[in-house]
Amino acid sequence: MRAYYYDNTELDQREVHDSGKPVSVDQLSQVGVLYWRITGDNAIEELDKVAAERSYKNRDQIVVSPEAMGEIYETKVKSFFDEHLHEDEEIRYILGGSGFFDVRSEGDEWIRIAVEQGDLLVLPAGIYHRFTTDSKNYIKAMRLFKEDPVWTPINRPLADDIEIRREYLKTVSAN
Ligand code: KMT
Ligand code: NI
Repeated sequence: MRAYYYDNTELDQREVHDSGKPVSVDQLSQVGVLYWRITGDNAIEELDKVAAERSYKNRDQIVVSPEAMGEIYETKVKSFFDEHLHEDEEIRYILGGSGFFDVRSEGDEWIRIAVEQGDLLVLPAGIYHRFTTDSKNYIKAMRLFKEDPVWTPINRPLADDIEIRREYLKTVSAN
């Protein structure tokens, strides 16, 4: 995992977009984003432990690539990149490939989080974010859920007034 401020150029979303301003794991935690690196022979057991501690009861797997998705791939990649939030945490364990999660900073700038195999990332409920594959066009991820799998995106600005957004903003301003 490597995090940095997004450079806001008009290049394709799948380019690196590194502004040269790094963001630390500590800074990520200030906006409620949690990160673990889980690799090696016992990776899945360790993941199971974190999942049990945090009551992640369900999981599935997704492959985002032209091979796996066929002709809807480009449309999917565009829609993952629409700024949105969820009423639950977004929990992703990267099983292979790589990609970018962008999250909004406290000052409403984009922070880009480059993930690869072994990264476990938790985005808090209510944070505005988006996802894209990188120029390799392949990522395989496990999606974990506290309850039934739901990942309904609520786009900005529609989500500005919902309860979970207000609750989230309170947790950030308390830091
Ligand atoms: C999301 O929420 O945008 C996704 O699940 C994308 C695929 S997970 C790497
Ligand atoms: Ni999302």
